[in-house]
Amino acid sequence: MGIFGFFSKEKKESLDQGLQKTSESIFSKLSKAVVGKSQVDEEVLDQLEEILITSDVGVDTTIKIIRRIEERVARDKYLNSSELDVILREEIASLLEENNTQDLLDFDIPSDKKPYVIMVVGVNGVGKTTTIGKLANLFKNAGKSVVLGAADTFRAAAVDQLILWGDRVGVPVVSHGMNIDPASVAFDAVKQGMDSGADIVIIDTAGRLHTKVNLMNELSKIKRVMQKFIPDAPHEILLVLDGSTGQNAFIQAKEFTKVTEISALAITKLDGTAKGGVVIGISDQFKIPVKYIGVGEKMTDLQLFNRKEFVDSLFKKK
Ligand SMILES: Nc1nc2c(ncn2[C@@H]2O[C@H](COP(=O)(O)OP(=O)(O)OP(=O)(O)O)[C@@H](O)[C@H]2O)c(=O)[nH]1
Ligand SMILES: [Mg+2]
Repeated sequence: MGIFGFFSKEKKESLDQGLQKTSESIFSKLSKAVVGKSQVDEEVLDQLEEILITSDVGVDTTIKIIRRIEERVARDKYLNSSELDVILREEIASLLEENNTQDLLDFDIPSDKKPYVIMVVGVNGVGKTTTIGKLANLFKNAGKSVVLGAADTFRAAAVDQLILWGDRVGVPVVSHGMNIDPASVAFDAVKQGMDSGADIVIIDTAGRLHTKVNLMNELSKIKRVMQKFIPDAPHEILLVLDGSTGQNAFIQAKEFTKVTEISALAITKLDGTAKGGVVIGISDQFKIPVKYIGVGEKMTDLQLFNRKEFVDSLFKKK
């Protein structure tokens, strides 16, 4: 068994709870769509398309899903509309399974990468610092030693927030306060990680750089200084997206992939939205794996993303 363990009952409950708003919204819309209908016809499919779009699945992925269901209607001739939720679940699950990114059943950190350096990026307020705190907790519980680097030096509160998470989780935080060159903080955090024999170093970065060029320069500089110690660092660039912002999350994913090599995605705040369909769209549209999902504000509310569990939970009848 790997470091995050199996999909426990608690995790499942927290996922069910986190997706409740989206799930309820989809079910209530689905049941309205089939009122007075005994079979899945054009009209039901039109409504279904609208349901998916309004759940922020995104146009391209919605079209793919509708096509699949149309093919099924053509094949089976008669599809009972009361089964629409089951059909939808099956088609979404198989669509996501066709994507070439693999689910992580576990987060096995390569033993030859020590410390394993994760740089966390994303725009203002998406949940970077919170996700770092939750990640540190996951790793620590799995017996890994973690160092955090407070390289979001634009405001004092950002540094304090990371220090607070460090205290709560019980992991060291390297910080030099605000208005310090972020790259120098990242450098020191990686150095401390190396000196102390830590397994993982996680670097927080600022999301409020005004232009793409600034952002690109800033991130390149942070990478460059880390590479003085560890030539292949950062081993992971994790882009955090706020799931409740729907289409904006898609746009941010597109923008960030243009300026830096994003290797993993985390989608947060799914508990606060009825538009959790965004995870399906992003997972389908980007070649980068969705690795984590945030389903609440608590330290334990971060999960490894698993497509099957996600779809099962979304379509679970309450
Ligand atoms: N409900 C819920 N809230 C979340 C989740 N993840 C983060 N938040 C909240 O989102 C808010 C912003 O989170 P931060 O971690 O400060 O975001 P950030 O990206 O570091 O923001 P900046 O440092 O300002 O760029 C906080 O109030 C968090 O508690 C989540 O999965 N669910
Ligand atoms: Mg922050």
